[in-house]
Amino acid sequence: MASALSSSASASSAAPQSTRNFNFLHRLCKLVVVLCFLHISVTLLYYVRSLDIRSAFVRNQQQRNRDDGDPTGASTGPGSEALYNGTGTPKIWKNCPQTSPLLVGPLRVDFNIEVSLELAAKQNPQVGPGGRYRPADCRALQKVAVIIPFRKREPHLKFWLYYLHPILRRQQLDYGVYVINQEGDETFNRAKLLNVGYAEALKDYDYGCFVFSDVDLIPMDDRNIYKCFGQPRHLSVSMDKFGFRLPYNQYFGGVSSMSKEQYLKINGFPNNYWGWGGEDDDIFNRLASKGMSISRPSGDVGKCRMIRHERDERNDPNPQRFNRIAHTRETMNKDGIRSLSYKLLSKEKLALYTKITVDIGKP
Ligand code: UDH
Ligand code: NGS
Repeated sequence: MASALSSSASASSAAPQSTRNFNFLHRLCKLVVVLCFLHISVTLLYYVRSLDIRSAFVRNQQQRNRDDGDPTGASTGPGSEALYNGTGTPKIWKNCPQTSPLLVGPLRVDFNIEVSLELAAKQNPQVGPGGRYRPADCRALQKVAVIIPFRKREPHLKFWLYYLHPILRRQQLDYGVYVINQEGDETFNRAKLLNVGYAEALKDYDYGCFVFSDVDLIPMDDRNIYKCFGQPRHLSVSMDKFGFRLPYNQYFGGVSSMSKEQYLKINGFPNNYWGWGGEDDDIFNRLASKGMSISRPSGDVGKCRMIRHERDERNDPNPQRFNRIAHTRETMNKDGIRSLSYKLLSKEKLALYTKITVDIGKP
């Protein structure tokens, strides 16, 4: 009887032990479930809050673009940007972002649609006299002078101003447009006009970056930023006339950009290429001889259209060009921005650009 009692007692003391173990495990599981639930709730809460912030940011951007008067989201109309005349200090409180939130990507460029200077001026009321602009609500990352060699290409200039101002504004640059007009009927000299543009723009403002653009080239994507990079930049990398590809690897014609430092390192551009061809190859040789390489946007972003035209008068192919580009290294230190001479005839601050008329002499 006693042994029966003791065995039943030991059985009853074994049962509570396993129950206790079970209870303990049960509570542990409950705790783990509660902790998981808490963790998921906190994660969800943060996710929902971040969604809120993102949509507020998008709403804010869309509002800003609507304020700028452009239904596509591009800033082409009147808005918060101040008319900038190159003087005074606007209330700028932060740097513009590395990538402008105003960019829209691929653009429609159509030369069959008539444009006029009046229309371009009306659509860019934020651009000040002389073609000066800077963003009103942030400090632009670069001060850019856009320089265009020019003679008797008024119809092309209209298109250029009509298309480029909205693009440059969306790129949030602090920029000025300089059209360097060669006076007279002597042979055309593109590179010398570009040197004049560099020198004259610097008399106006403390530009640190120079974009050199033919008047007949229009970018088809506003992500092709008209600014300077760590290396000299070639911007017109896929032109329609070349089937949207580079004609050759060393090609540096059309549109390019250089910082002041990069430009000075190569003594600017040659002054003695009269007539068509070779001056862009000479510039390439100068850069290569100073150990610089060419930076380029992708073929997609670098797409651009050229306005079709006939060969200009007084700009026939230069027969000396091949000989000259074969000797760039020997000539570049003597011939360039340091030896530039010209006669300034007039400087007009027009509605969308500064027109600089010069006598650059003859061959
Ligand atoms: N330019 C002028 N006026 C001229 C010559 C050239 O403004 O009389 C400027 C203009 O900015 C032009 C740039 O210099 O875009 C380069 O001129 P270019 O003649 O070297 O190059 P473009 O591509 O013409 O304009 C090349 C010859 C085209 C022959 C076409 C035959 N169908
Ligand atoms: C090369 C020229 C470049 C010119 C390029 C494209 O042959 O100056 O063609 O010309 N170099 C020489 O002649 C040495 S284009 O088709 O745009 O007229 O930029």
